[in-house]
Amino acid sequence: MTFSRLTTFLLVALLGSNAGAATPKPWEIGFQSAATPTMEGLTDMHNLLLIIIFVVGIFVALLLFYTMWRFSEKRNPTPSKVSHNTFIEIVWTLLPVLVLVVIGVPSLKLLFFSDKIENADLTIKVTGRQWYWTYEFPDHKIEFDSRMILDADLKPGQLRLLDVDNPVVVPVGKAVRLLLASDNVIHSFAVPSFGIKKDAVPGRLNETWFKVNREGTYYGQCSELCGTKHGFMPIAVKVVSQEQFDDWVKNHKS
Ligand SMILES: [Cu+2]
Repeated sequence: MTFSRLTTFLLVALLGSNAGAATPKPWEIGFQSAATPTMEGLTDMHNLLLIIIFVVGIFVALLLFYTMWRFSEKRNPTPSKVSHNTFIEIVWTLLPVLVLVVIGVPSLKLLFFSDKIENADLTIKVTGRQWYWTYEFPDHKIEFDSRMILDADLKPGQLRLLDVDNPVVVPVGKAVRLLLASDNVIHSFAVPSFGIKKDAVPGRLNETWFKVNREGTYYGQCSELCGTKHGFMPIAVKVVSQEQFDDWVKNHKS
């Protein structure tokens, strides 16, 4: 276990994580609060790993210090000539395998869960461009570009580098399939509180999905170095009730 991980663990225990926050605030630590089942799974996975790595780290450190003390030249002047011990070799092979199985089983389950969805309620195609996103709702015949609001045009309450002119709107509690493509270079569509980060690659279609439990605005950013304005193509997702979504669809139909 690294020192920074240990510090994170202790600080989260002392201060709590930034649960409930849509955006970062000073002195917060840990993940953004989970808004989808995928992110809940990722947070649980992270916590499980933190405990395992903590226990393994402490165990190895104690063993190391005990060995240094007990078998120092002073306390153990004539060293043992034993070079093999079948029992202990089986133990130190099986124990790590067991730890890896404990990590691997929930990890793979989560990987398959977050990968694709069979029956989505809504499909959105997202295309990464230099340097903004285009959203298409093929079922609703809607297509629009979404660009970051420049510092000079920010209205009170809008977030610098995160708010956009046309946020993507989705209904709450519905499974949304995302199809990701790119126009030019590789981008990456990432929304931390949804637990999604998927590359948008020219010439291929990637897929992921999310289902948001509660209404609100969620933010993400392009997470693949894609050019000079890589840091200026944020993602804003407004999660609203089904009625509000239907209204939005009506207003956007061309
Ligand atoms: Cu990009």
